[in-house]
Formats: sequence, C-alpha cells, structure tokens
Amino acid sequence: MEIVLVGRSNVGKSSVIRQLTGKKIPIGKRPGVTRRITRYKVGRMEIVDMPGFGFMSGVPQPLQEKIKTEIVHYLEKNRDRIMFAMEVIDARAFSEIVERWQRRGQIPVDVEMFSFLNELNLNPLVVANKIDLIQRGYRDVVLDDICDKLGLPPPWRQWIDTLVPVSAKTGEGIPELKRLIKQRIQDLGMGRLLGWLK
Ligand SMILES: Nc1nc2c(ncn2[C@@H]2O[C@H](COP(=O)(O)OP(=O)(O)O)[C@@H](O)[C@H]2O)c(=O)[nH]1
Ligand SMILES: [Mg+2]
Repeated sequence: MEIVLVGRSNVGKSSVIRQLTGKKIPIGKRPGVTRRITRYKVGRMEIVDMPGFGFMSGVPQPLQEKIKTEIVHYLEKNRDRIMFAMEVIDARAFSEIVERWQRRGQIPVDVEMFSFLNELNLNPLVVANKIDLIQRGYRDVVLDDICDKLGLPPPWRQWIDTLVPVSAKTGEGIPELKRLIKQRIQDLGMGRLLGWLK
C-alpha cells in the first residue's frame, strides 16, 4: 500500500517526505526532465514521489504534457493500492500561478490535478507548504484564496481535514500533517501500517 505525492517542481515534495520519514532525501533543484517516479519504503508501506508537473523553465511543453499523462496513468493503473494522495503546493506562489493560467483561459494544472484526485476518490490532502514565507497576519487570507481556487468554499478553517499549512523548512504544521495522515490510514482500517509515523 502507498501514499502518492504530486505537485509542481520545487514546491517542497522531497522536503515534506524528509520531514515525515527522517530519510536523507535529496532536496533542491534538479532538472524536471530526468525526474522519475521515486519510491520510499517506510515500514510496510511506501511513499511515492511523482515527477513535478506544470511549467518548468527549460522543459518543453510536450514533455510537461507527457509528465502529466504519466502521473494520471500511474494513478489510474495503481488505484487499488493507493491509500490517498497528497498534493503539495507552494502556498505563496499558488494563487499567482493559478491566476496566470486563468487569464490565458486555461485550467490550471494544480486545480485540474486536485479535481482528478477527487474523481478517483483519492481523498487528496492539500499540503500548503512554505507557509514560513507568508506573514502570520496574512496567512488566513492566502489560505482562503487557495481554497477558493480549488473549489472549496472559504473560510479555509472549514477544510482543516483537507488543507494543511506547513513549513517543511521550520517544521511548523508537520505534527498536524502527521495527524491527518494517521487519520486517513486509520479510517481505511490500515492502522497497522503506521508504525513508521512517529
Ligand atoms: N522557505 C521554505 N523553503 C522550502 C520549504 N520546503 C522546501 N523548501 C525549499 O524549496 C526548494 C525545493 O524543495 P524540494 O523539496 O526539493 O522540492 P520538490 O522539487 O517539490 O521535491 C529547496 O530549496 C527547499 O529547501 C519550506 O517549507 N519553506
Ligand atoms: Mg523532489
């Protein structure tokens, strides 16, 4: 059984996995082109890191489409063993990126992916990472806006089982993220797989 992580390049997927597992996972810029699906064994289950989707400088559009298709195929093909999905976003950059796509009349890939994860009943948990980069007094506004763009009516506090603000840099919000992961796995009756999550 596995948890799948999706998200754009550089949003902090590897950093989040490092926080959750304590494993020394390579972090930082790597060319999206060579990225493959990476599996991390944790106890008797696995965390699966998908290639980053969406625009990356230097990566041609057809390849970006190919990555998205590869992720979608993976999720469909392996649906039975995926317990749930986590979509990691960069909390600070998210709204601007989504608006840029909307202005071009396109469906933002992050929003599209969130809908797709819901269609597959993958009960997606949105990890709003890099929250340390947003001033405290401004976080509620940003999180409300993220919810709105994902089609979840604000205020974001209504969605605390779906959206969790974290910083994989400072560790803020990580205990709450762990709690939500435990809850999802327990709700599936698979609590026995949770030994690794301290
Ligand atoms: N300020 C801040 N930087 C972060 C955070 N999480 C990751 N980063 C940085 O963002 C960059 C990309 O992180 P990485 O985990 O490799 O992203 P990935 O491409 O999604 O796997 C690295 O320079 C990280 O140090 C965070 O919560 N806050
Ligand atoms: Mg990574």
